[in-house]
Amino acid sequence: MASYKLNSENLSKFSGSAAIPAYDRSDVKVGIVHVGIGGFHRAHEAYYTDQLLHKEGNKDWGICGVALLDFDQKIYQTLKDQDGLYTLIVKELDGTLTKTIVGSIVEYLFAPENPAAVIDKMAHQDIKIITLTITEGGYNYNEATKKFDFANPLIQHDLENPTTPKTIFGYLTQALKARKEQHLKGVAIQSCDNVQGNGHMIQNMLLSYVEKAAPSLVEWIHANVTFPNSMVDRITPATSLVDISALKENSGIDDAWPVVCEPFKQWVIEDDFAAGRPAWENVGAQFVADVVPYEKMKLSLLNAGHSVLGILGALKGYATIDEAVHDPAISQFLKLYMDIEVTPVLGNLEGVDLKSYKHSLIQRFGNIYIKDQIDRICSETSAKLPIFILPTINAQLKESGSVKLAAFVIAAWAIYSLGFDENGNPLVIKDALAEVLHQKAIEAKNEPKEFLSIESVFGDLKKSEVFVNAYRESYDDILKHGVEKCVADLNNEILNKI
Ligand code: CS2
Repeated sequence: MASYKLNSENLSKFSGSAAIPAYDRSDVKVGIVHVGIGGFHRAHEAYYTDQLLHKEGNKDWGICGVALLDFDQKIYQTLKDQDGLYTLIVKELDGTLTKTIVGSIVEYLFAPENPAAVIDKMAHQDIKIITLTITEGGYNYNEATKKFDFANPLIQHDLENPTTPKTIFGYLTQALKARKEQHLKGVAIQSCDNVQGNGHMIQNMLLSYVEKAAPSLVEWIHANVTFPNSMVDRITPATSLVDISALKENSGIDDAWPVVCEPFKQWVIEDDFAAGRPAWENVGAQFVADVVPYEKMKLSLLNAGHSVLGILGALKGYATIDEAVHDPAISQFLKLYMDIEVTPVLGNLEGVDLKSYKHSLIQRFGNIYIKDQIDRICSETSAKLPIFILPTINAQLKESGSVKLAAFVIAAWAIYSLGFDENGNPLVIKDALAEVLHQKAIEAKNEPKEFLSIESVFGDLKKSEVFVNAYRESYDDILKHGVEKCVADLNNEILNKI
């Protein structure tokens, strides 16, 4: 079919193939600056905000999307070429595709090209909320010291060049300084990353930086800035070339970077916004007093579940999460991990039907149309495991509970980090710590414990004899017999005990 470039001018041409903004985008005011305009933001906050613009007359909450890193130039350029428009393709469980052209991103900035414009925007009086998806690693938190990592060269750069920063900490500091100087009222800084207590995390990390970079700002931040915690959820795989060409051929929408995602979405937010907020609850978000239990549940079941499937699946040579979860032994392993090691340490989750939550996760992972890449799941594992799995291990160790399954996953990760799957095919390891992981994985062949000595990932886990023994046993077993047999044996051993 004939196709047209996605942009404002052509928008009405797509009304037969996708839902299009029914509101006039030209008078949407920007009230939110969002940093990190990757797939997840566009499947989640930007979509909720678009739905709200449809529903309500209130046009104060458009989004200015900021691409922070050099690497983000392509998405910035794409949004610029498409007037901020993009297609969200929801892949339903029965294979149906539901398409929406999302219009809530009405401005976009590329920070490396124009840092001052980003600082000015964040400091503008109309901006009431600065939201972030900067990834787990973006918080610059060191698991070993439990502190902000001042040794990071980019942080050193920002301290020395405050007006041309590179990190979120440098940007926020300059913007807040300007807000203070202009006597502007407060602003909320809201993390939308998979980090436990994500609001507390950005607050603590930012304050650590500000104490050094601009100490006189600390008090003003305490008085004027809020940091609501939030739990975010929607599985959003990387967009494939097939998604792009199918959209063009079947729907006539020539979109250089659509986003694909699952139908499920969830956003649980603490209602703590210094300068007001959109009524996101009118489009399905939940506002609660304490988001911590929801976050804990999601991070230690969904995200950890992903890592379990990703690491074991990668070693077996699977490419996607649905392949891994449809492997009966691996999915049995995951269910046991969730029931035996995670559930007992989740604490009180009043009102949550945990059994059906876990069941729904297996279903969501199994959506065969999503084709979520194991590559994506295993990327940056060194920043993910301290958040997704380590708290479960530490809590279990404290209660003298089971850590066998978690230890198995860590042992599998050590072997994964050698860079080959069990069929001898190379694994591409995308991780800020890739070199260290690889080096430690090699050393682990002589002494498995070496892998656990990466303190920025594992903290002092290597000091736990119980954990190290379970890990070492699994490590030797996997190398000797392979994942398939070991997973099956471990499942049987555990099932026989319960
Ligand atoms: C994934 C998440 O990055 C990961 O390892 O677990 O991106 C996950 O898909 C989202 O958090 C789902 O909400």
